[in-house]
Amino acid sequence: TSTHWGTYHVQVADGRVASLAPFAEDRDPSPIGPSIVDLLDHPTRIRRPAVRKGWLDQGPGPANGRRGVDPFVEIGWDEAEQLVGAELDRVRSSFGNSAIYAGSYGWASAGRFHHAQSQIHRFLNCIGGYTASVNTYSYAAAEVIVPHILGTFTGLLPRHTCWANIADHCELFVAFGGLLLANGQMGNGGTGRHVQREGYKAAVDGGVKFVNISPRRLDMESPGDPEWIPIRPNSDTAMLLALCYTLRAEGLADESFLASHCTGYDRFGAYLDGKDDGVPKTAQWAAGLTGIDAATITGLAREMASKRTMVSLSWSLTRQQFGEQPYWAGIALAAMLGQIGTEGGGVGFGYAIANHIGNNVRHVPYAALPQGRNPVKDFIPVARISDMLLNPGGEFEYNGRTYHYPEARIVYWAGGNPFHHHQDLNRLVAAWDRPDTVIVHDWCWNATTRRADIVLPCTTMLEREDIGVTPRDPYAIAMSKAVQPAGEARDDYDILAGVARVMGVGDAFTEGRSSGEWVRFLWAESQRRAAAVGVELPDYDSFVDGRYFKVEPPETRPAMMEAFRDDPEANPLRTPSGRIELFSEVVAGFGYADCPGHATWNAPDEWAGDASGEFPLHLLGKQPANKLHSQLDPGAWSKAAKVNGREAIEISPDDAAARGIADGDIVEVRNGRGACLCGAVITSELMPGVVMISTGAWYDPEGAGSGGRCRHGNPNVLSPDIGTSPLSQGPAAHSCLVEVTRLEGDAPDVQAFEPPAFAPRKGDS
Ligand SMILES: Nc1nc2c(c(=O)[nH]1)N[C@H]1C(S)=C(S)[C@@H](COP(=O)(O)OP(=O)(O)OC[C@H]3O[C@@H](n4cnc5c(=O)[nH]c(N)nc54)[C@H](O)[C@@H]3O)O[C@H]1N2
Ligand SMILES: Nc1nc2c(c(=O)[nH]1)N[C@H]1C(S)=C(S)[C@@H](COP(=O)(O)OP(=O)(O)OC[C@H]3O[C@@H](n4cnc5c(=O)[nH]c(N)nc54)[C@H](O)[C@@H]3O)O[C@H]1N2
Ligand SMILES: [Mo]
Repeated sequence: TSTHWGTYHVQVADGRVASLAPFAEDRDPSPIGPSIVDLLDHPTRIRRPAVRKGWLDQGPGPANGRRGVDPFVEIGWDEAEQLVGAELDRVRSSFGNSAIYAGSYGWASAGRFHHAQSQIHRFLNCIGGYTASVNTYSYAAAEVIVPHILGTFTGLLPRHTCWANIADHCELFVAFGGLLLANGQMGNGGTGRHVQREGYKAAVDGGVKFVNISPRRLDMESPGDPEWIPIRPNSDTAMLLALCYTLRAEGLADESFLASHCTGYDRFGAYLDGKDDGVPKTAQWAAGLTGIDAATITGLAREMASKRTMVSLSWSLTRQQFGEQPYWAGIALAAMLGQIGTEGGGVGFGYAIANHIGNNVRHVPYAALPQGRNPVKDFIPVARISDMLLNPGGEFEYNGRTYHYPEARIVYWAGGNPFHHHQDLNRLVAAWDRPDTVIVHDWCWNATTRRADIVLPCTTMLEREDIGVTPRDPYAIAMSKAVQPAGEARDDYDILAGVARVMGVGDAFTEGRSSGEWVRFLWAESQRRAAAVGVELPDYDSFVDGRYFKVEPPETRPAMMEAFRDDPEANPLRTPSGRIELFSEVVAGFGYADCPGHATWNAPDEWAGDASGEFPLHLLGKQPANKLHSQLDPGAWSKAAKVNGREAIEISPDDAAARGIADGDIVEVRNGRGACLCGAVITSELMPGVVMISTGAWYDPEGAGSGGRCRHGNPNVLSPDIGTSPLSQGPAAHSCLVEVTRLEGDAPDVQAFEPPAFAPRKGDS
């Protein structure tokens, strides 16, 4: 089978999955996969369709605090299809389709056909559309700002200078936000063979010097024995601007590249010099903001100018207030070094963060499930969900325009977990109360399904047939159905086909195909498309017999933006000037105070640079090493890393000592938005003043309603629900202050992995 975290051979005995063994082609398999074995049949598995009792008794309407509190009533599929169909019909006919919010953000499962978001969006388009979301939680700020600077962002991700090219040509690899190999376990859409560790190792062996600029030493692992420059979180822009300033002041900027390939250096240079604000962006200036001494900054600038240098920017830099700016400043730095488009040099976004960045892959344009057309024009930036629910009709800014939030009556989710991914969960709890009806498909009783009105149990990837293909990975994996679905679980496709039939659009949704026929159809379509790019895929039966098919990598290994570098006139960027925009008239024209026409330093509202108040520690909520987001959290691998049953919080020895905290203590982490319990892990690998909680512990609040302390250690009870800026409105999870105290007395038990209460139907006994 294929998963985001790797490919596995599935061993079945007596009709049950016995174990998952690593794929023979994968030399660095992820230990995450086998955790699913115990969960297929776990108490957290959803076995039958279920409806919140209050909703069943009283019908749709705001929940008055009852979502996540009322017991569920289990029902049959026929009734479930009728309820969902009737409710969708009521809302679309009374309020229009924009009242159905189905951004449905999330990482669902790998598998081309059974991709939950593709399914739900196709279905809703058959009934007149839905309010969508735009951009991601991963890097929304980059998705919006980088196209203004380089013409595209997502278009560059698959075209990154590959690791082999870096090994051969790069001399200095400076990684802002580190190079976290634990994150490279993932590749969205599927991972055949893990390449990040071997790529990094080959670069180390090739003599590349690595520098880790991050609050956490472990953000870059051995074997590189990298130099660690601890940096105060959220201050990278200041550091990058000071590096730019130093190059400029010392005559080290590549004036000819700036003249031939860039526009706006004069305006940006004036800002660096302090012409606009009276503040030259010197190393001394940045030292006060970053906690890095000025000599280190100037020394690094000189070293960068003297070597073939890759400026690597982690996606985490975008998930903070003003997260647009480190990307603009980082691109400006690489442009001033004159190395964009060179072999092994320039700028990179997200090395080691996902398996596909820097993997040299021939991109096969595999067919996907056709989505149809969504006639609804309303949308939200994905992380503005609470704002939308709390403020229907309200105005918001986005990328230079003013829009209005639609009034969402139905929230429909398949393949995501907003009570994992969203910031300020107490605010989301309050917002979640507002819609008339919440419908969720998932396979487990997690924090989101528990807070739904209608819960529809879906299959896992081990319970259905699919093709594991993505243009980002060279391995096409035949995903066979290993076991029968648990309970009455159905494929998302069959769930939606049932509702479509009830609503009279069955044929439009299915086009008369069963799921097996769709899988074969998508494969045949993919064969045709692959042939057009010179890749011959086997026919479906041979593919399944062979279990996988490897698309050989291209012969060449181009550097990112090489063609533009070679000839900017013939290969212009898709920016207004065709060049790298160090000053953007377009962005300047939007008039956003915190996002003017060039990379700019803004002090965040909440950060370690100003932590003298009640909450003096800067909390980072990074990706979990031992799972994908919230997925498989009840499994053995994730549980093994918990401390006293809670998510770990890393804290420096100084900060722990000042609070009387010992290793392994249960601590309370608190700020004005909420609180959670974690297990302390004291480590000198983290800079003082910073604490770190991985995301993914299933949200487990004490008591009903908003404000309950999370017993399990979910950092999103603490993180702020603000947009990065009016430009992109991305999530800003990494801008967060907290205080940590030792918990006195008994700690409450974690209840996140207990299924919700069930009740008989009214009148039944
Ligand atoms: N504090 C903080 N918060 C963060 C982040 C951070 O750095 N800090 N990172 C953010 C980022 S980058 C991201 S991408 C998000 C991730 O957030 P999500 O993608 O929402 O998190 P997942 O836990 O992967 O949720 C996927 C859900 O889909 C379900 N699922 C799996 N397969 C299927 C299927 O076939 N059908 C259906 N219907 N459901 C299925 C899973 O059981 C799970 O509940 O989190 C964000 N949240
Ligand atoms: N194992 C595993 N891998 C994953 C995921 C997962 O859930 N589990 N999720 C995947 C997803 S959806 C995404 S989007 C990527 C995200 O990958 P990243 O964007 O790399 O995400 P994080 O793990 O949040 O952050 C990486 C490091 O950035 C550092 N950091 C945080 N803030 C700052 C800052 O202001 N300055 C500097 N210099 N450093 C900072 C932190 O020390 C943190 O350890 O990971 C992917 N990979
Ligand atoms: Mo992400």
